[in-house]
Amino acid sequence: MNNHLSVIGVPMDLGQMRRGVDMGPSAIRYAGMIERLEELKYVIDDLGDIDIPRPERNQSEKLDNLRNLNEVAEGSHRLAVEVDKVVEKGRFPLVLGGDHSIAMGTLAGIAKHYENLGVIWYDAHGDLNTGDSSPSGNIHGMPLAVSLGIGHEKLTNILDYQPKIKPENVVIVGARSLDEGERVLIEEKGMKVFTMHEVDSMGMPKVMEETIQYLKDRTDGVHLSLDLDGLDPNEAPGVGTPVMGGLSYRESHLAMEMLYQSQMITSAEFVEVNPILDEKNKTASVAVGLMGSLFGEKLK
Ligand code: B3U
Ligand code: MN
Ligand code: MN
Repeated sequence: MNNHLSVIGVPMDLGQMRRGVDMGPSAIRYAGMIERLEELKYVIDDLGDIDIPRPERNQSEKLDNLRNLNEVAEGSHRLAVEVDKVVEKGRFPLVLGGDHSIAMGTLAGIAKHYENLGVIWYDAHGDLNTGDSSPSGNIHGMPLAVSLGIGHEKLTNILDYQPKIKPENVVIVGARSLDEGERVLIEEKGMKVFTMHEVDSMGMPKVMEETIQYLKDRTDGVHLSLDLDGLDPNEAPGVGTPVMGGLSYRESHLAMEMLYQSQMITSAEFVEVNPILDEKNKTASVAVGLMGSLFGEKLK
């Protein structure tokens, strides 16, 4: 694994309605992230936080059922520019959210450096909505679709190219709240999804074995996009849209350890940590613990 990490915080909360997720990067740093990874002998540049534009008008202003479209697009563009530089320098980008809309920017910065970038989308949701299919108008429910080139041009065309990724190079893990339009897209594109049903019936070891094998054969780099709401809300309560019946802390650690062992992860982001909704920074601590496992704690 690349032992030089560049950390970028993204205090974005405009992709959804609940305040506080913009403090996610601070909460994760406060939970001891840098020290934890330094302990594992990584060299870390903390590049600080991206400057996120504030909406000029009412927060709930919606264009084409896309809340805060211009600000989210601009924030993601700024992130994409920084992530691009990090990859250019040969470093591992580690991005801290912020709501999940930031993944559009992260992927825009990374994917131009790969022919076949793989993505593991660890999440209770599919994030495959568009302005047309979204029940909420919240852009944090759209970044995977956007990265596939589906959605509003202002979002799909960040850094002037699209699509960022191919549907056959994506694996979704932990899904248990998929909207109708998302199901149709998954079916249409033949995307690989391990819902909670598969996790329950196959067990996490098999799910991750298959994920790793599947991506190994077809990709030249793999991005992990980990939404903390993929975990069960009992273990990660500090998220804006909790869904019962999620992945456990232990399953998630095992998944991260298996990814470390695979040595296939080339970039990662941890999103949706909301310290206002959290219990004593528990969710940020879980995020840091998972990073520890992803980067080789106990196995190194
Ligand atoms: N699918 C719903 C809910 C949702 C998506 N992502 C999160 N929540 N975190 C939507 O609004 O698109
Ligand atoms: Mn998400
Ligand atoms: Mn989610």
